[in-house]
Amino acid sequence: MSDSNPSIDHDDALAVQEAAPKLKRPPLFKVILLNDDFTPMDFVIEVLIDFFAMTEDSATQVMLHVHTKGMGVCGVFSKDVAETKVEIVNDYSRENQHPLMCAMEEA
Ligand code: TYC
Repeated sequence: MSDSNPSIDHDDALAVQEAAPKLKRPPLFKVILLNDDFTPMDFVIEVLIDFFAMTEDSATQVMLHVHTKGMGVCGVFSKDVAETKVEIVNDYSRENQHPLMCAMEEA
């Protein structure tokens, strides 16, 4: 008799345990905004609205959190997306001569 399941061998009665697939979810990364003494609050709010799709209210809350606590999370993303967000925020800040800095860390 032929058998389509290769893990069961009727001929020599040997059962072979197949290895469970080693699947892991890809890591996520927090994008973090850092406080400084010079970037205008309105500029930070604009960045949070334009690059993190926040409403004006949530952007204001996040900006005030960063302003008072020193840093805050703008969002959690895949590695590629987090890297791109950090780059566009830091480039945009530099282009506008503001010291605003964004960074990322594994969530
Ligand atoms: N501390 C800045 C000020 O007083 C405002 C600010 C908020 C700057 C958040 C950066 O990520 C920041 N103008």
